[in-house]
Amino acid sequence: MAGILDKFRLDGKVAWVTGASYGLGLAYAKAFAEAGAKKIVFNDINQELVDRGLAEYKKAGIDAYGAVCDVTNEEQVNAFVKTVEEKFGGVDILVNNAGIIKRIPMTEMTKQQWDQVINVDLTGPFLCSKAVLPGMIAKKAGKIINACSMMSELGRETVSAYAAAKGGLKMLTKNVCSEYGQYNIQCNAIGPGYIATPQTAALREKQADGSMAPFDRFIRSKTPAQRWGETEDLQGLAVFLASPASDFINGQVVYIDGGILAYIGQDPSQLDESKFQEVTGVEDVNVVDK
Ligand code: NAP
Ligand code: GCO
Repeated sequence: MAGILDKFRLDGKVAWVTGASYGLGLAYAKAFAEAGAKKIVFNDINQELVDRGLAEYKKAGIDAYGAVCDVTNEEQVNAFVKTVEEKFGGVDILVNNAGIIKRIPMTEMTKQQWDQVINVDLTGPFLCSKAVLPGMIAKKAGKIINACSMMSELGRETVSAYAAAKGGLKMLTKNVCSEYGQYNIQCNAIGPGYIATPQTAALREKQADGSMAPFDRFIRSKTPAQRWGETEDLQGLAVFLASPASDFINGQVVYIDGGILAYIGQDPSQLDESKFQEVTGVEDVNVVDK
């Protein structure tokens, strides 16, 4: 007799996490493997990162498949999916995780910079989802999980392209749900708060005098738990949305933000640093505002 925890298992499933050489993507993929996924497949933007990811998965005892694939390149995306279909029987779970951010005042942002962010963060998920949907329709089953953000709901200075992309990704999530839910395909999104990864390392860099970065203090004042999230905090939600336990959830963005969206925040100057739960350092690989 299967128990309730069996509903959270991914046995027999092939999971594709885009941009999963490190950061949140790597954390999601490791959790999927622990939950029983038959195969972890991932892509990244260059061979060096793919090799780095393969080494990480091997260290974790995971026999992953990785290849270079730029999610903005439809030909590369379709070739990647074709290879996964031929080698492993197709994609059962897709996490559109790959993403970039450019922190530039909108009036100073070039069209090329805007296009780059929109292409990776919104067009990429469109292309990858479009590539895997036919196989999911044929199987009458599939899970697509998009990487939304606080910026799917809120704006802030310097992240206009990123917020526009993540807002659009929220609506793409709802549209895939609407158009393909009839085939037992669920498309939901994870909406992380501020998580300690290379993408946000620049926001936590200590000041010259060794004091806390103003943005670090700001985010802690906006978060009831007064800490940054860590990649491990998001693994349970990722497994849940990838598993049969969420088969009747569709078109939702599940925010996992430590309470930021529920809380007006407190005066950053009043924060008692002695109470902070330290966030583990993040290896600043590729810490570049892309
Ligand atoms: P990250 O550390 O910057 O990792 C992103 C990954 O995507 C990197 O491996 C990156 O490779 C890859 N990538 C970038 N462009 C790509 C492309 N065109 N094709 C294939 N791969 C590409 O980001 P993260 O913090 O783990 O975040 C992962 C996702 O969650 C992103 O979509 C991000 O927007 C979202 N998110 C993050 C946070 C947070 O606080 N960290 C919060 C909310 C949402 P490169 O190193 O070459 O760029
Ligand atoms: C920023 C951060 C955020 C986080 C995340 C919040 O510059 O404000 O990079 O965008 O990455 O998206 O949910």
